[in-house]
Amino acid sequence: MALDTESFDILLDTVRRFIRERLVPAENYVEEHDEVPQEIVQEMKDIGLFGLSIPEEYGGTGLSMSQECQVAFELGRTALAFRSVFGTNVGIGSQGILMDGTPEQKRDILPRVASGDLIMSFALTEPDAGSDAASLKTRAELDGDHYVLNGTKRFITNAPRAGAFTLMARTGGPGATGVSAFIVPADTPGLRLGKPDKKMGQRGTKTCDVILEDARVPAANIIGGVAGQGFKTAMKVLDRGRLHISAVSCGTAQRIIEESAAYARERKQFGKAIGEFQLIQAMLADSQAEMLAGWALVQDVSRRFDLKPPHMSDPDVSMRASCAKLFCTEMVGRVADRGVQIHGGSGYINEYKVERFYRDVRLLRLYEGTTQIQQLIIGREVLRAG
Ligand code: COS
Repeated sequence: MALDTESFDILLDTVRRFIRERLVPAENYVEEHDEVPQEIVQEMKDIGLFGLSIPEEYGGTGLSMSQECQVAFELGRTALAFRSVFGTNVGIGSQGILMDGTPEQKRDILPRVASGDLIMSFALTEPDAGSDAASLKTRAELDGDHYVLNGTKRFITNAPRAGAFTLMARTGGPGATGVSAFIVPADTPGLRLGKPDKKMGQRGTKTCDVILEDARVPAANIIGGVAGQGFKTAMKVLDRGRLHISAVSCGTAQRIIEESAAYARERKQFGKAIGEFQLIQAMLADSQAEMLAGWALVQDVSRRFDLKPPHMSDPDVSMRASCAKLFCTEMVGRVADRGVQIHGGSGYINEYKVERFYRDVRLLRLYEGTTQIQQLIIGREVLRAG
């Protein structure tokens, strides 16, 4: 699956213009009001951002992973809250259905996901199951032709906007094989949302708990119709999501480099622009080299991703996606830190964009698997394959 080159070039130009002309000027509004304006959400729908990764047969744009990463790079160049509005539709919220769903589930859900009429969110994490995802406790008990769900899901991105969740719950015994993935409509009686999380950064991104108290969901809502496959579905979805986040990290790193270079050209100390000092140049040079190394890795892994069937997992590609997540999210953390350093005292002041990016990028090393989980996945595969 890929969009033809000419159409893709037009899309990429449109996205770049949209970011430059609409999103960057709205960054201050998002920071101050902790929300993305509705007219911008509508424009995102009009451009087709909600359906980037959904095949054309379901009304999406049908980008390949390589193409999606190029768009994700561009989206990384502005406040990350914008991407999060449709990020779960493009990635973790919808891809489980696309990879493992029944034909009926795909026909029912994906066209609405692609148009943005339905926001899908991904609910795996729980108060006591973060990195150890296979230990999740939310229970799904069969009762006739329904499952009854009880438990709490935590830090669920886009939960307040979601019309439905891809939600992992335990239908069987302990461990990964007892987990199933459900499509849970947000208006299911017994499902309610917790209070909004107050976060360090990414203002405008919405997260909260999803609480299930005797929430009845048709048994037909198990993704793929077979219980016990949900952990694998979640892992495949996360492999893909980790690559997407890596591309976003590279885009944000590039934006921070550009903000820092602009400041270094303007700011004068000791009688000249600070950019003329080699210690400032060294920080810019390290950041630029690391960003380009990360981006080269993302491009390589996304090409490999496109060579395998999208619903199949390949341990070597998963390992490489973890390498990209590990390297790129840590890299953008270093780039943001240098960005603040180049800005000096101004880098600590909210008015300057670099202070926001510094806080925003901190999350990238945590969600969709911490740096330490990526190390664990890489280490295990290196030992297995060698
Ligand atoms: N693709 C497909 N299947 C996968 C897979 C992948 N990437 N990774 C694991 N699996 C399969 C395994 O092959 C295994 O199946 P079999 O028993 O048939 O062999 C099953 O899933 C269990 O895998 P494993 O034994 O590796 O599970 P662990 O409990 O050891 O956990 C980690 C593995 C740590 C990798 C997993 O729990 C993880 O990714 N944790 C982080 C979760 C996360 O990213 N959370 C973020 C929240 S979402 S924003």
